[in-house]
Amino acid sequence: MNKEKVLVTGGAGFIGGNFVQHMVSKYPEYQIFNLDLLTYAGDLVKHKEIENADNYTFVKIDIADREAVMSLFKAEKFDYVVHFAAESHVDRSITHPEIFVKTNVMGTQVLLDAAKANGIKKFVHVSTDEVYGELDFDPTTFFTEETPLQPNSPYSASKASSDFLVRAYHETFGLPVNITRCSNNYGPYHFPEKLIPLTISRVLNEQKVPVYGDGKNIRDWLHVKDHCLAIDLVMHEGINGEVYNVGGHNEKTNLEVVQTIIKELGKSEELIEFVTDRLGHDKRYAIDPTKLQALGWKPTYNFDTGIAQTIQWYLDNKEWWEQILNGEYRNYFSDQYSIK
Ligand code: NAD
Ligand code: TDX
Repeated sequence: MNKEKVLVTGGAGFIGGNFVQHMVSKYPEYQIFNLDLLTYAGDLVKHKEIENADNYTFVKIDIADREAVMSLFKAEKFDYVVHFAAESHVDRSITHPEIFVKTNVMGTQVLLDAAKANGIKKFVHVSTDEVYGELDFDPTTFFTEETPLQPNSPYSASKASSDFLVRAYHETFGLPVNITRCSNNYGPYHFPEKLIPLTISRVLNEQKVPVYGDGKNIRDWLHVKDHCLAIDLVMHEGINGEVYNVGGHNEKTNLEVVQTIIKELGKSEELIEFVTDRLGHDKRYAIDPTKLQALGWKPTYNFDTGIAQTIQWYLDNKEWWEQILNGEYRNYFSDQYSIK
């Protein structure tokens, strides 16, 4: 019998990479295709253990390259598309918004056209809670699937635009789609430009940790493996056309997150340096995941054990993040931050 084919875009990045590993080991009956351009945020070192698996195939393609994407879809006739590929860092979208429009908006449209032309069972578009904008500090308010989209950064505006295109391809052409909107992820293979891995790597190197503004902005943290379980569920059980919020009620201020990591590593809070705030810095994100829970999802990690395991993972996998810190990332850091 022919295997069903699952195309995962952005499978060399953080969340897509964890998802590819989850799918390759859980579903030998599927052929998992990892399509990735291998930008600064993608690498294949993380897939050493699966690279020779019978049910794993890697293809290097830009999702915005219409000809290449169309010919891949025509050749492979995918059953499922799970779309992670994106420019994902808010700070980079503030300095270089163009690539966010090209990849996140135009790239998504190319994939939708390819899926429409070739017939698929499901297109899962992995989006973010940032499309809803920001909440104030009232702890009883949450983003639901009905919250209006009010993106504040070029990154979230590009993700919201792609969400609208996905919705439109469902409404106009009947494409079977789901959109997931997840809160901040953390866990293995998180790129060290983002708050948690940046803090772990800098604290381990006894370097100052830049905290934007007063550190009181709140994020709702979810372990990446719980996000992967949610996407697996939505891919198989999600009702066509529906949006699902993903989050585990783990709200923390940025300062609390940084202090937790410093404490776990037995270092001094003198490493904290308050720096100029991010432009348009969203105050608070918090997800109401009731709709996804009704589909049968619940998170398996709480933040305390999840962050301890993540810190241990970074201690055990220094080679992976050190080769990133020693490459092009050095220039990014010195352009982005005033501290050394
Ligand atoms: P990431 O930056 O770690 O990985 C992105 C991957 O996409 C990389 O492997 C990169 O090489 C690839 N890519 C970029 N441009 C491409 C292109 N033009 N063609 C093909 N591949 C390309 O991102 P992540 O944190 O793993 O996020 C994955 C998805 O999840 C994104 O769509 C993001 O918006 C969404 N999301 C992320 C979070 C989070 O906390 N990180 C939360 C909610 C949603
Ligand atoms: O150096 C820093 N100092 C700091 O205080 C960095 C990089 C971040 N921060 C703050 C800004 C945010 O309030 O920490 C918080 C988290 O920042 P990021 O790790 O950059 O994540 P965020 O901007 O919240 O966006 C993330 O979650 C939603 C992902 O990068 C997005 O891809 C996802 O959609």
